[in-house]
Formats: sequence, C-alpha cells, structure tokens
Amino acid sequence: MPDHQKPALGVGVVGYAFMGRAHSQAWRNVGAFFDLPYRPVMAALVGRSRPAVDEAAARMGWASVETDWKALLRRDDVQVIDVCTPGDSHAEIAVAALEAGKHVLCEKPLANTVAEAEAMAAAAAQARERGVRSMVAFNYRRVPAVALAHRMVAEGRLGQIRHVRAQYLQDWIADPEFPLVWRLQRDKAGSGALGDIGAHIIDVAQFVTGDRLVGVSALTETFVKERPLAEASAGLAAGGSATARGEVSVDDAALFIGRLDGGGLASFEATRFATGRKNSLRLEVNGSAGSLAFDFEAMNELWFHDNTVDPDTAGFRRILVTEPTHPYAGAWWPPGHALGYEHAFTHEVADFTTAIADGTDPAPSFADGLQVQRVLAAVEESAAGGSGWTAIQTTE
Ligand code: SOE
Repeated sequence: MPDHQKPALGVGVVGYAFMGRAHSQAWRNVGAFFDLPYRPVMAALVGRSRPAVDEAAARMGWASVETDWKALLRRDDVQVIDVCTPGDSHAEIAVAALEAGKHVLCEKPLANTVAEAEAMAAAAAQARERGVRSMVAFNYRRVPAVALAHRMVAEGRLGQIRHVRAQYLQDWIADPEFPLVWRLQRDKAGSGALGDIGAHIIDVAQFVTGDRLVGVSALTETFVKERPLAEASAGLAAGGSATARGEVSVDDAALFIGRLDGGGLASFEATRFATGRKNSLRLEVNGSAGSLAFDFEAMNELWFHDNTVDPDTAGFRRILVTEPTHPYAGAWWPPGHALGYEHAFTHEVADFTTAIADGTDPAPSFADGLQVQRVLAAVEESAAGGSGWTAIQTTE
C-alpha cells in the first residue's frame, strides 16, 4: 500500500537529549526502510526550554513543539507518546498517557523504583483491555546479532543453558572531575550503573536465554564519592562548577551473580570505570550443545561454537549478521554492509508500530520492565545486606 494511503500514527516524543535524538532518528527513518501498516507522523517534540526544543524540532524534523508533556494528552493528532526523559518522570508521564488512551513507548529502565514500575504495569494491563499498547525501549534486544542469538537458543542450537556471562563496560565517568550529572543523582536516575546499563544486560540475558533470574547475590561500589556540581539542566554534557561539589548518591559499579529458572548460573558486571571500554555490552552463553558470544563494540558479529561437530573442526566461528535471513538486516543493505547503534531504535519503533496496527502485545512489555526493576531492587538489597559475603581472614 502506498505510504500516503496508510493510516497516520501521530507520535509525540518527550525529551530531546541522547534518547530523544535516537528515537527521533528512528521515527524519521522507519517508514523508509520498513513496510509498516501505519505511517508514523512526527507530530510533536516536547521539552521545557522553548528555544532549545524549537531548535531540536527543526533539526530533527518534528512538525510542532510543546513545552508541557500534558499537552500531548489532549492532542487528537498524537496516538503514541514516547518517553525519553530521565527515570524520575517515566511513571507520571506513562500512566497519564495510558489512561488518556495513548500508546506508550518508555525508555529503560521502566522506572526508578519497583512501586513506580508496578503502577506502570497495572496501568498498561488496564490500557491493554482498551487496545492501548505499551513497550519498554530495551534497544539492545533488537540489534540483529542479539536477536539472532535469541532465535538460535530458542531453536535449541545451544542445548541446555548452563552459563550466562554478561558485562556492560563503559568509562565515561572514570575522571573524578566529571560533573555530578543527573545520572549520578539517585532522585533523578534511581541508581547508577546498575539501573542504567545493568538493566540492559539483565534484559538481554533473559531475552536471549528465555530464562528468568530467581535470585541474586551482589556487590556495588561508588569509587568517586563527590564530584563538581553540574550546570543546571544541561544533560550528560554539562560542565562542572569550579567551586561547588556534591555527593554521588548512586553506584559506580555493580557485580552480581544469579540463578536462572532454567537451572543455569549467571554473572553480571555493570561499570562506568572500565577505562578504555566505551560501550562494551558483552554476552556469552554456554550451553550443552554450544556457545554464543557477542560484544556490542563489534555489534554486527556473533560468535558461535557448535559443540556437536567434529572436535577437530569445532571452535568459535564468526557469523557476520548482515544476511537477509538474519533478524532486521534485510531491511537495510546488502550483506556485509554493517549497521550501527541507531538501527536498533528503528527496529524498535517498527515492531511497536506493527504491534499497534495488528493489535498484538509488543515486547518487552511493562510487565517485563517490572521484572527487571525487581531484579535491580534485589541487587541493591543484596549489596546493602552483604548477603553471601564471607570475609577473608588476614594473616597479619
Ligand atoms: C549511558 O550509560 C547510556 O547512554 C545508556 O543510558 C544507554 O542506555 C546506552 O545505550 C548507552 O549509554
């Protein structure tokens, strides 16, 4: 069906920083690469600073701007509200939007607390009865290599899952003079590396294996206890005060182990102090019939060891995940012409739009987001309680 004959799906994005830009790119390009049942329309971009949101809207192709997200609730030309704000506003915006009958895509993690996530999941369940859809923006499960890993495990290519080893390694705050931006403030971000990048590896590990964590034991650490205060509302690129400093109220790193309901063991590491690692989301899954390994810093590659072949020729081999038979890859370029970080967001809005049109439940759901929130809370509780911690006697 020609694009102009498709029903319009009006979109409003709240926020125009990193995630607002990534989602704007996705809404702007998705119709050119995916044959969708609806035609996404970039109706409105929301931001509190009128000059800044005007500039962002013009640059990214939004038809209008609002300085209050509540205005979207009343607009008949907006059917989707896409929440790209810090975690302290996810619940308020998403619940109001669902109650107003708007479909909601919400950035990760779902919320800053389990209580907020429970309210969001309840609102999503009620809205679903009215045909209103919702999804959490765990973008990495829509990187083709990760989606292929999920498909291979589901097809039994790895056999019984024994181990999942997941890391998310960054280093953007290793400098102790990096300012106290909102991601380092508990009231804004809910937690530090744990909720920001730890949430991603929890979702990816559960998505790829199809298993759920049933319990964890954890350590967290805040290496740098205070930092220069950040310029107000300047996002993650804020400059730091030369005189005023504030306490860091979140974790810099979280390490945790867990049991999977499928019987396997899992280990996780989320840190922003892995100097030299810029955005290295790594996953290795070991099963009785084979293993998979992935590193986002080589995001078009999936390494597979088939444990069922002749040992002489076994070993990890590289799958270049750019074939038309691979998830999402066929929508873009010929084999070998790699994709980037932004493409997973386009896949996300393509699947969300299709689910809205088909009347199906997008994944991951708010219930999935609530389960991740419960894992995050369990990690913090375990780390605070020191459970599973046995001190090593010193010899002196
Ligand atoms: C910062 O850690 C961040 O922007 C995360 O918030 C994103 O989810 C991740 O994709 C890149 O790093």
